[in-house]
Amino acid sequence: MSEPARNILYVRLPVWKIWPGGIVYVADFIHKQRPAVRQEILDLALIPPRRRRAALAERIRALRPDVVAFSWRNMQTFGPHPENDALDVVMNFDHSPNPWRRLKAAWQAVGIIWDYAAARLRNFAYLRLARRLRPDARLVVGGTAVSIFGKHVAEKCPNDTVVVVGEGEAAMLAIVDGFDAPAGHYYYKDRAGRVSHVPAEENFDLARLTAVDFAYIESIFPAFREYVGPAGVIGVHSKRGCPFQCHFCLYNKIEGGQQRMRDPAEVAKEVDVLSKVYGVKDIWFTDAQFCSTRRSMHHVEAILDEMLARGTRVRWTGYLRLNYLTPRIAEKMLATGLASVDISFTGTQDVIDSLTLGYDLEQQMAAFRLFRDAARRVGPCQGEALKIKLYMPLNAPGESPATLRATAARIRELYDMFGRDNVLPFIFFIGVQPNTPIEHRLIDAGYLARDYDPLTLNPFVIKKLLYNPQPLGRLIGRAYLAALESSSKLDDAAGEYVGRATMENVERALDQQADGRRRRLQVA
Ligand code: B12
Ligand code: SF4
Repeated sequence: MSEPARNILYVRLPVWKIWPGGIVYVADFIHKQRPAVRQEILDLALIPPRRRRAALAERIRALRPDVVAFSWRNMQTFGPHPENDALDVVMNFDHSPNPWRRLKAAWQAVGIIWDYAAARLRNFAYLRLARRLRPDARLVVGGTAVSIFGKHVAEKCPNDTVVVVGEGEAAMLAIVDGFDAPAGHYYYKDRAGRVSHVPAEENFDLARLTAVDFAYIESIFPAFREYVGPAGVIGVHSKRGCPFQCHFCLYNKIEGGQQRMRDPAEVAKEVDVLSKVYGVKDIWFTDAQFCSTRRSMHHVEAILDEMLARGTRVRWTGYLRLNYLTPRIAEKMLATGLASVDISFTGTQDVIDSLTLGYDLEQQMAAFRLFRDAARRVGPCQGEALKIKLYMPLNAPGESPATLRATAARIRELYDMFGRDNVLPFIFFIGVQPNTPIEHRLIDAGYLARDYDPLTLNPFVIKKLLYNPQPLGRLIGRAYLAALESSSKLDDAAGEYVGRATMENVERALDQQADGRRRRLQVA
């Protein structure tokens, strides 16, 4: 197809229900640039699995789209944290003292890996179905999963498919215009099945991303109302890119290393419309980091000023860094509805530096005190106290009994500042991701084979990708399993939060280890 497109069907491939921000931004942009193009969004996440194929076939037959554009969000879904079943399975398999539990975990692992493999195969089957029903249409696949595993997707997708890596606006516009002058970073599998790769920097000018026209989106997205309303959490993008180089992270590769920002007034307008017109109460700023550099902190302040000026009332969060927090900005964050501080946290400068996280621990603790003081002045957000969610890369390279104890002590300082119930230490291990410094480090150390496959179905390799090595691995694993017995994975009033209980168990186990060592020395 080199004719300009007249109609596009966007297909959001299945995930656990979550606002499909990526295709909404792309479709809104295409509409603003080429208003004559007809678009529709089909969200397979909201359709029961057995009906998905039929629903896709039905929309393709009805619309006869020139372009079928798939959005693929998650491919590697094993989360190294308690909200993901995979962590419990790995912990039980590796560390449970109970053989029956280890056996059960092995069986559960087979189920999880089966689901994981089947989801991937089904997605490729949806692509093949689209090709069969529309042999001459242009197929496109984009989304974060593709941004990480683009080559794999390109090899497995049908012929004549464009696989867009990273941001989609410029690439999609070029495709809509006939793909005679392609743009963006992409793989192309031609009609003969040959794959070519055209790399490019992420350089889309985000000033072009004006506030989403939600009335238009509603008109092309039949499931729109299932996301908005008081129960919905909507992702809003305020910038792209991250200049930091944290060892475990590839967000800077997905979005590029240079921070590019949207117009603060447009971001605030988007939030305001979501709140006032569609009744949305919760916003997640889906930036790699909402505030990390001095420049981004100024940008955030400008967004908050706009929200205050409009009297927008939402609860919001996002991944935060507090390097440049000031008392004034802390106050504005709380006044605009900051519900939780979601932040990477470890209690020693040594581990921070070993992971090149690029911040100073004392400065981070000082920023927490700014929040505590600001919260006293501003009061709770819509009746609820500020939550502190600590994403802790436990047992990362450089971790030792001393650093674990230091982390536990720092967490206690946070309990004192915010109230124990408001601090949620999130038991998070490093998930090894392709082309990150930590992956290279672990390959060099012989922990991973040089030719390992990041999309492997081998359970023993998958297990290694949730990085929790010995000697501390067992101690942390057992502390976590014991915590699970008596605590809750949810932040609810019903029980102690699993992360708090785990950290206590970790400290207790370290004390026992130290006592044992002392006794052995005395005997010797
Ligand atoms: C914010 C975020 C979250 C938040 C989401 C909050 C919310 N309510 O939206 C939270 C914390 C809840 C979360 C959870 C999870 N996440 Co997350 N998340 C992100 C993050 C940082 C941003 C995603 C985002 O919304 N971006 C903003 C939107 C606008 O951009 P986008 O979707 O990427 O779309 C752009 C392009 O991808 C492209 N595009 C998208 N679709 C299409 C389609 C076409 C045709 C084209 C041309 C282009 C295109 O164009 C868009 C605009 O430029 C990314 C990392 C990153 N930096 O991207 C990880 C990321 C998407 N998450 C990931 C994962 C794995 C998860 C979890 C499965 C983790 C877990 N095991 O629990 C869960 C799953 C949640 C779910 N229901 O599916 C992975 C997915 C890839 C993979 N490894 O498989 C990522 C990439 C992080 C990573 N570590 O690798 N996540
Ligand atoms: S962890 Fe955050 S600050 Fe570090 S590279 Fe990733 S997105 Fe950037």
